[in-house]
Amino acid sequence: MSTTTKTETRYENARETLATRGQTHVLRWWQELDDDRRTQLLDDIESIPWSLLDPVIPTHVLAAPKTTTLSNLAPAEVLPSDPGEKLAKQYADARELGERLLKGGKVAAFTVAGGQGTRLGHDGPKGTLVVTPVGGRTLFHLFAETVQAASTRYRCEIPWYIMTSEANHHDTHTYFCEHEWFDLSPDSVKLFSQGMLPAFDFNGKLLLTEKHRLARAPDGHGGSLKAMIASGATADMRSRGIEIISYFQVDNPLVKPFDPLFVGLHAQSRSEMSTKVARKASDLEKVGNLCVVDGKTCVVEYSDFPEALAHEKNDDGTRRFDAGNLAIHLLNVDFVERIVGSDFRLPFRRAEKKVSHLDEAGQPVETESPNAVKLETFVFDALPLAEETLALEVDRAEEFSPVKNATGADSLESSHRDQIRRTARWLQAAGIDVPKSPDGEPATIVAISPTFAMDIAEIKGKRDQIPDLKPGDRVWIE
Ligand code: UD2
Repeated sequence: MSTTTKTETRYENARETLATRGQTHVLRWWQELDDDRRTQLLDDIESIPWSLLDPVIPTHVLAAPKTTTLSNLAPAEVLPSDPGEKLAKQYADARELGERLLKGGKVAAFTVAGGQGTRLGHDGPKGTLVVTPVGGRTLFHLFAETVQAASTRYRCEIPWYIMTSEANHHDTHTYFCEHEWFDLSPDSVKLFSQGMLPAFDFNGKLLLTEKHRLARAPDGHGGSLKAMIASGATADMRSRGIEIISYFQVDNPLVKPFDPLFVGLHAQSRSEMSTKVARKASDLEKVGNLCVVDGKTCVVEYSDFPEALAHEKNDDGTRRFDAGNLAIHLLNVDFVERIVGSDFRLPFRRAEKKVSHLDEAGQPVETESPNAVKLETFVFDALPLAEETLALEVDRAEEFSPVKNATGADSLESSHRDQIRRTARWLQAAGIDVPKSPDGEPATIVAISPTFAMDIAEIKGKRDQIPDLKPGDRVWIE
């Protein structure tokens, strides 16, 4: 078939698909488009998963979905961060098992980095943001050093999978090439793109950003499950003998992706999907709440969580719903392969966003207020699909300080503070003096590369390599 006939056939098919849904307006400028633009527009149209979207357009696009009544909502069972006497043996065994699995090359790292990072205002993929308070490490560089350090510690090459999206895949790939994969073997760092979904106006109509481009957005981190299968990432994991995927978000420099205790507890309990939680900083903190609904573990996003429940207290005055989702999970490769079948779908969530687009005359329209609906799925909605789950409470100061906003909470400033505090705690616990300011904060700007030490025990073994820390110094220990 000639290229022209092929394009004509594709056009006819696309027109038919669109016509049954009242969406042919997106072909309005077809006659003006050159061949490349026609192909691009057809690619965009053909990428729309109508079988998934048709059922939810009336419920999630034309209307806001009704919040489900969370009648049987109860707090989820969570293993404590401190095992006490009762769990000491179980935790020690789990740590040993976790180390065995890590040494046996059963665990892969997986970063979701396909988000658009609009809140932060950083120009470029979020992973390219310089995140350490000293040492100039970007998020990707820091994670690369963590992967390298863990590979050295466990004497096996740990593969690292990174999910990007159409908007940042090219830049992310170029960034890694330019930095020579941060000394990791390029074969062990796998980048793949997640799916995209079209944006709709409030009347359910597709929007165009250009005469040949639909307005589209990444399909949410829930899209990672399908993308892992579609990209061949899970097949690659299988060929390497990987059984457990250590999932984390690109925004958290304190994350510990290779935690033997978490891996061991996950395996010990035959969990298919596990999650780390921290006690919430306040009743209404903007993190998902780990709960049980009708006997199934799930995360109820803060925006859906009934306020009265968020304020509920136990008899001893502690918060009843206190398990905040840190978006740090372990998933079995088996589990991902099991659930991502042909009829796999996670519930769609509706987000109202500002989307620049073309009006009927082809003129660009910028908007001051939300004018469009984007649909997303969330990875934690896979929790109820797991036969077994496990939740482990961790100390937030040790493992969680994401960079999401330009200022205030969860900003670069708050993350710098938390990174310095954690380093100072580790150094002090290893017997190294860290000068303090009158307000009790570390007076030295100090941080440690994971390749130098990933924990207090490693620092203890290298005390003689650490310089004297003086107030006002900026020290990167590597
Ligand atoms: C997420 C959780 C929240 C809490 C918090 C902890 C959701 C909906 N909420 O909130 O419960 O645990 O994190 O930090 O997840 N991403 C993609 N593709 C996408 C969308 C996002 O890869 O299509 C990545 C993104 O690059 C980032 C992560 O997912 O690494 C989180 O995305 P977010 O910043 O939109 O989630 P947030 O902070 O609202």
